[in-house]
Amino acid sequence: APLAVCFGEGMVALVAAAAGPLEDCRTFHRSLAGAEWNTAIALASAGIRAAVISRVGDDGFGRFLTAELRAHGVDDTAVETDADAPTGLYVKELTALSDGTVGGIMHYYRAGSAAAALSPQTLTAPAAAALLADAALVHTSGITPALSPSALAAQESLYAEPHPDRLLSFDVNWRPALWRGREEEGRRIVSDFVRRADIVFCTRPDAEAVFGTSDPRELRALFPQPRHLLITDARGAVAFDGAEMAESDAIDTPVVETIGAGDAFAAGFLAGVLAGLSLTGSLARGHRIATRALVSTRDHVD
Ligand code: KDG
Repeated sequence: APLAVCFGEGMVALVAAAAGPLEDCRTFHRSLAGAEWNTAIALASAGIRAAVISRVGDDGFGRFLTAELRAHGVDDTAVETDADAPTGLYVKELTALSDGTVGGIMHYYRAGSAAAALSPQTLTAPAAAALLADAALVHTSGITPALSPSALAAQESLYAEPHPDRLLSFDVNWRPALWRGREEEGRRIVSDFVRRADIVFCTRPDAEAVFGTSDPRELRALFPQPRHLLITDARGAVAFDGAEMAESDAIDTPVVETIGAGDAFAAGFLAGVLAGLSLTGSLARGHRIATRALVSTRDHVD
């Protein structure tokens, strides 16, 4: 079976149990977060052999995260433990919106985290090197290059040499909070990864923010390089395989939790590509796995 390797930071999310300012919130639900880790778990749930290359702290949150990987059948042998730096964390504050729905505000506690010290050495360590040698696909995102210069260097090294039998997948995942004060540099770095990847995922809002357009044909013209280019939103996806274009609607479903739905969509699509499915077949797989994430309470059950 083909192996998919996901590279990026895993975090613990503490999600407020009720809407209101953080200073009034007493109860939080703990869950696993981190786009690439979500994708790894969803890949495994789609029947793909999946592994994560990353770093966590020598702390309870780090042990929780690696145990979650193993519980979902994801290889954690290349998740290093840092004796000095903590596991990345984020807190999600909930706000009651005027239309009756609930919005979320993310607060990162990840500067100086164990994963901020990801570096080219992380990838040449024996466990990581063994996984990469075996990988049919490496999945990355626009989050990791924002973490630190060494994390950027690590991701660059994954894209540096040609690997004819290893697909590179890149999810734009634009995080302005991580690029604050250096947005232009961030846009340039993210665009460089888009040009070099084989498969690219981008949400419409991210496409507007980074490339100035969310029109699929304009994006294809801007980025003719990646074989597969996918532009997504909550309603569905537009996907290119070369010049072939397909559109598909998300599956209408009652939503429990939207975090991680995009990561799961990517996993389903990638599983389809690895299985040799057609463009529309891979899209259908993406929507099916995303739907599972939308209705799942996995993240909120201890
Ligand atoms: O895609 C979901 C991610 O946004 C979430 O898990 C947190 O990885 C995360 C990030 O850096 O924003």
